[in-house]
Amino acid sequence: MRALLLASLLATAAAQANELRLNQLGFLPGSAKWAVAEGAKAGEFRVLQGQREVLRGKLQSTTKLADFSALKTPGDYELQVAGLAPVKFRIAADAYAELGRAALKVFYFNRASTALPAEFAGPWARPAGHADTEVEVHPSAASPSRVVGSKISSPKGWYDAGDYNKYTVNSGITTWTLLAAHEHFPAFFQAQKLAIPESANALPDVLDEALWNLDWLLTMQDPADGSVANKLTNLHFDGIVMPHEAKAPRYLVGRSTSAALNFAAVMATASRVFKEIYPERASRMRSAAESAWRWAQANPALLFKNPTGVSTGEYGDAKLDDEFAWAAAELYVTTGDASFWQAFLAKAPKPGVPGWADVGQLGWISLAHHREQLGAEADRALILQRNRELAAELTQRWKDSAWRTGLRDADFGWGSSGQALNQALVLIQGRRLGGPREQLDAAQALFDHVLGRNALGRSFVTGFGVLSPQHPHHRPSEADGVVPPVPGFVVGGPNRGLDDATHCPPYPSTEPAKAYIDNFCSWASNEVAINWNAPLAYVAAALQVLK
Ligand SMILES: [Ca+2]
Ligand SMILES: [Ca+2]
Repeated sequence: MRALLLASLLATAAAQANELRLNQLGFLPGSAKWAVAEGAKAGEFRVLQGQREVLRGKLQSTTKLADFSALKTPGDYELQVAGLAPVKFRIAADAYAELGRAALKVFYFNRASTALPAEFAGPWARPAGHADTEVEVHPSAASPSRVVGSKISSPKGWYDAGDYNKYTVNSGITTWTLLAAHEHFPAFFQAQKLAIPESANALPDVLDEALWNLDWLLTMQDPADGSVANKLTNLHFDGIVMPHEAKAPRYLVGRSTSAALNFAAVMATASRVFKEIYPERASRMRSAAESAWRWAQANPALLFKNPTGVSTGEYGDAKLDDEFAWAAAELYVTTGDASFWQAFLAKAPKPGVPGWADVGQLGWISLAHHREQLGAEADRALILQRNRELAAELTQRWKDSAWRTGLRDADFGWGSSGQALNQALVLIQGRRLGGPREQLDAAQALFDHVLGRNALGRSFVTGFGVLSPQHPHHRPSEADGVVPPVPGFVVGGPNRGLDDATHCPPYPSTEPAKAYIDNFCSWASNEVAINWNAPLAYVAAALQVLK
């Protein structure tokens, strides 16, 4: 153990933040390629291949931006700016292939109710945790058919984040993002293998992974009335133990309108994705979506608050217009029933970057993707406009930002990496709808931020980049005795809220873009979460497809 610890310390000491900040995985041949030489005294940059100079350019603006997008030939290069340590980088058609796979493999690593054998999990193999076959109905989730203290079986699903609990609301946007990735880029995912137990079957692995959570989600619905429970959790968070060592009793907690609407949206989406593949299962998903929708119509304002005696994540949301709109949009696309278009239009959400509590844009995205199949009542011009105006706004922010990432101080809240990646996802929709190339370049820039073109000169994805998180707030990574953390997790990233500052060692900086510590204690800046990894997988795939 001491030897492992020493090795870890040495590895950490050896890794240094780049002074020249750029995407530490390199670039695709056609990518926009930018680096920041912050603080450089020199006025120009050089790119070398071996001893040969292949490009020279002027550094732009006060932040000293180097734009070497003109370089498109695959190969190994070095970026040089006088006075700063040179940095090697790569241009390759497969520069993001491994990251894209790892970003999805994370969901396998976070599966509940199953062992992870070494064949698939390598050094991060572990015994099964949380069978969740005898989950007690908490008074907050009780109904005539699910009486207090009775037990239900609710296995599978993903652990939400650094903890071992399962939440309907946050798994909603997460599962949708994986399903949308497949809807948008089916050929890419048909070819992608994740080395999971289902890699041998004919189904794309991203869909096998989505099913792991959908199977669990279906059990969260009360079959008697269509209501959906908020979460399946302990009463309190576990200690720092492996899944199989976590023995606290599990409860079905709460019922809420937001849980029912998240469930309706995701099941409606899943039912169309699986329609040809598993017709019976798809039909069951569609019925489940419709009954959850009906329950939400009859119970439109049942908000969730943690009941007394329960302190696990709340995912409370007081604004549900966006959830109604999202569920209506997905039900409309799936069923073609014009009344769902009217229900969507009644809430017509303002365009905005998606997040777990702000899901209206997901509806606009699905409507745009399926616009050719919609009925005559659908306003296609409006659907396109709502997607395009948000992409255009984010493109302008990118143009205006000193670092050319488009991020503003306000974006450095809890989960700033997820915020950046969801901004990229929105920009990608603009490009997919015929927008200019610069929308893809702006998405690339946000991806670059997550992988090293940031004020800390570090990657925020475990296992990727020259300097990456070593101590994420992720219980298995902390408790497994393996030095490297489970790879492929994007951590929350800089968070100017400093929400855990009283609990953790001091943050080296409280500047919004630098308020980060690579310490297990920091749930506010270094936790992992399924809803941040889903857009990482989406964006990695989109950049590879759209090039
Ligand atoms: Ca498969
Ligand atoms: Ca909301």
